[in-house]
Amino acid sequence: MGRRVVLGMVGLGVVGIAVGARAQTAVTRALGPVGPEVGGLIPAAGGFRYYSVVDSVRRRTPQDYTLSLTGMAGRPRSFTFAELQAMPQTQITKDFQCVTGWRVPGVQWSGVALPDLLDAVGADPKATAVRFQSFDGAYTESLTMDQARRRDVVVATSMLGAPVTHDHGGPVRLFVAPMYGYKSLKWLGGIELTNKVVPGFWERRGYDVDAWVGRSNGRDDAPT
Ligand SMILES: Nc1nc2c(c(=O)[nH]1)N[C@H]1C(S)=C(S)[C@@H](COP(=O)(O)O)O[C@H]1N2
Ligand SMILES: [Mo]
Repeated sequence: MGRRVVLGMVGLGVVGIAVGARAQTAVTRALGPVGPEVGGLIPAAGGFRYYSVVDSVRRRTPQDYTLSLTGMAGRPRSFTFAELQAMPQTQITKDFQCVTGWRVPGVQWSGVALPDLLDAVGADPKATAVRFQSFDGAYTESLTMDQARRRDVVVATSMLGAPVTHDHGGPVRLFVAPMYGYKSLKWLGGIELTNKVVPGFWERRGYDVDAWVGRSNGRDDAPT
């Protein structure tokens, strides 16, 4: 397991986390694919570290990208990249805070506010949760419907004033502004409306399902 992750977990007081062989593999991999630097200890340009829990993710271009909205909706459908860009755009600038301690100040995002997408498919009022799938085939996340209805939760097509790069989870990733980075699922492939919050990849390994910066996981001031 990467030293930084171990220290981060100790700092968080994540006790009772199951550190079986599988979890160890996942954590190591999370720090692996960041380039030549050993274990991702050196920040990538701009202060971000690139995280992935799988070795490699097949690239998708804006041309072959689709986002499926399924589950408890009156009009479930898929959106092409162009269709997402044709919808009203929401811009947000916020610090990006990983639960392991690094923070990138003032990152600019734009894309479609999640509530606008939920409205576009006629979300069933009985749906109480939203589940996100990554097309990396492994990473999942979820939010309660109340959280998903916030206007600072964005299906992002742009980051730092440019298209979201592959390493940052492009062409489309999630940005959940009020929560730790692990909620901001990269390589977004599917959104399912459900009535049950299913803990995501890192949440099954010890992180809080409610990931409010400053209010969960035991530390950090709320970002500006
Ligand atoms: N699909 C996927 N999304 C993910 C992750 C991941 O490993 N896979 N890591 C999460 C974590 S812990 C953080 S801090 C951010 C990091 O975003 P970055 O790789 O663009 O810096 O992505 C989040 N989303
Ligand atoms: Mo993170």
